[in-house]
Amino acid sequence: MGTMLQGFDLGLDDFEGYEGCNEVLNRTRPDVVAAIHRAYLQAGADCIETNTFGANLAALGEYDIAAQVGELAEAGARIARSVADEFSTVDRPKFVLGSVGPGTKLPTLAHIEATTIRDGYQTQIEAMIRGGIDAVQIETCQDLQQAKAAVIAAKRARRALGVDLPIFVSITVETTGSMLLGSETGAALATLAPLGVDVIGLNCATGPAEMAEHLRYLSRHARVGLSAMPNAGLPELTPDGARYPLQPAELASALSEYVVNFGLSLVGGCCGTTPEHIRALALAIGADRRVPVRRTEVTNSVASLYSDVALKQDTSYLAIGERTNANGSKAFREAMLEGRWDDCVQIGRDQSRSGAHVLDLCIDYVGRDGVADMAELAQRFAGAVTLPVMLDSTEPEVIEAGLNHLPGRAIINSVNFEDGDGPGSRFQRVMPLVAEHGAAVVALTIDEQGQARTAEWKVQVAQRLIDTLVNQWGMDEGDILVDCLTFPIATGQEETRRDGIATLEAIRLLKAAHPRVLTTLGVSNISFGLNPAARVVLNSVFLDECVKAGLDSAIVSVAKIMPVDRIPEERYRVALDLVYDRRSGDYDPLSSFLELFEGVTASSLREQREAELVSLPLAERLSRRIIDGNDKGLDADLDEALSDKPALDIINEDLLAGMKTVGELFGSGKMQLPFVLQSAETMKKAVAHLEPHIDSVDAGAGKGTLV
Ligand code: THG
Repeated sequence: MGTMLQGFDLGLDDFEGYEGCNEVLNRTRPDVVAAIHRAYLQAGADCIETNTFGANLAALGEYDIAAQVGELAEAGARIARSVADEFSTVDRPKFVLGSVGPGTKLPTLAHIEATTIRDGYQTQIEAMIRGGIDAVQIETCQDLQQAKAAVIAAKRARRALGVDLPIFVSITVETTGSMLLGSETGAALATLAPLGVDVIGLNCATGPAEMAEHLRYLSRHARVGLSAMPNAGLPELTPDGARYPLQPAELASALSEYVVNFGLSLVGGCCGTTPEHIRALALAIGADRRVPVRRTEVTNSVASLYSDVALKQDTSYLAIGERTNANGSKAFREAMLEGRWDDCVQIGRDQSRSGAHVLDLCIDYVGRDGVADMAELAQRFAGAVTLPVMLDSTEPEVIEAGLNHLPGRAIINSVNFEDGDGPGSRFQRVMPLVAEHGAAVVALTIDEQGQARTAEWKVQVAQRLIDTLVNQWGMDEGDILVDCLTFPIATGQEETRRDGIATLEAIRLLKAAHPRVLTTLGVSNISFGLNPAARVVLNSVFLDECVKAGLDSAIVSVAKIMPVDRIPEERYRVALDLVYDRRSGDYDPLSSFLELFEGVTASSLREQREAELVSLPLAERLSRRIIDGNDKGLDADLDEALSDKPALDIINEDLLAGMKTVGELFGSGKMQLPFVLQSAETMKKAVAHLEPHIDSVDAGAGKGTLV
């Protein structure tokens, strides 16, 4: 459209003085706009796009004519509709796509509120529907938050007017390989597909060549239809402005190849593509327009602005960082209360560095304005933290504030049946938000009778939650995380002793009945009341048992989860007895556990491990040091080993044996990244210490050839 308009000799009068505001032409020069549509239809296009790319709040706002969004959008739709109807035949209907461009303000960069542009898009889309469009084409998306706002607006417009028409969304991936704000294609897919769009694709920024890898990704992972509208190549700057180098035959051959290889449903052109390009394209893809069948691997994922994270991790549980919680962390709470927002963000980033996959964000605190706190923090987390967010709040308004400031796909924590699921219930207030934003959801096993304590009760509530979420709310099982609830088991009260067992059993039963439904737990609850060193051990042991029972994700302080292989044997055994309530005779694991940790601090835990280490034979000790990431006394051990064998053998036999175990523990999800990094650091130190003792080898027999 833009390229073609430049070919007409239009004066400032045609633009009513709003230089460059193409949408005004829908009112002043419908003849010019219609001529452009006609040229493309004559060239063989099946679909034309309305001249409404900038008919939105922000773009028209630049000219102070934001109030004309509806009028200009509707006029644009009417022009396209009438020209399309001229060309439509029964065999070959012609379609009008209502173009929705992003506008000039990006919500993720806090230029404007997402809800404000959302409402503006809704005005635009409703007007276009009245004007006769067949589908909504949301295009040139650079900011996922903006794209989400536009898709939500389209859904709202459909509902408001009681019509059903498809929603297409098209992102713009720069030559850098990501969207303007850094989003990977995977993040865009994970965010946009669950909103219920019908087609997802790429347009603008580059020619077809640069789009290939992104289209390949979508073709493998997207369940919905795919589209591509590249520019006519990368623009070359000439004295007369931008020149698009790709010739019609070149564009046509690339796109027709992609139709076959990537199973595209809709192809066309963006900047620099002329009717000649479309003519060549229509010829190249031929008359037989069956869309090739794709074999896709669809993953249930969540996303930050930057990247997507699968809810089901291959080798480990999905670790959800618990520290960004005003109730669960004193440091976070104080930072929030004092308005030290950067410190709040830093706690999130620290969780990320510790190996969390997702952050649980909870700002609920009595006496605070939760909506304002959540808006502030979600907006900051969106840009500054690369992990997806789990919004943890009992207040629907707080959850909504989070959703309206997060660009990716969030998890909502949580819904339950505490006050049933009838009108006015919390369930009924939260679920519309989950549905509108396409979020994943945590469902707690709580019903009108309270928190489910026995395995049977937990499973029965879980079943009811799943049925309701799937049948009444259209949720995919793979986007539901059931929380079977963790209770403190070390309170000494008889009735809490078997709570851990009930939770484990419920997870096992639930996973057997619904393998695709995911499970989660706030693991740290199990150890409330114990001292910090004891909590680390009990949390780690309980989590390990839960994962063995089938737990898919856990809300934890990631840095404080120990691989069970690093817990001293006796403590591990007693913790396990405590979890399984293995009392016998005069043995009570609870009192033994308390005794074991009396006066024990996190550092004395390390000392005990140290003592165990000393008793091992040298070679084993070296391996163990690598596994434990323990370099205290490492040099002395290495020197002792050197008196016995060459440095290279120490590395290859003893140290690498340790690294191999680390690799296995990591691969099976038993050791988290921060521990692996400690091990790697220790390995580095060991090698550095041994290096002077390694004979330098003849350069000719050196490193070989790298291919
Ligand atoms: N299920 C779901 N969501 C949840 C929970 C759950 N969200 C909140 C909570 N439970 C999980 N998060 C935490 C966070 C911190 C602690 C426990 C659970 C915790 N904090 C230390 C304490 O209270 O002693 C505070 C330490 C500090 O101040 O630094 O233990 O079960 N779906």
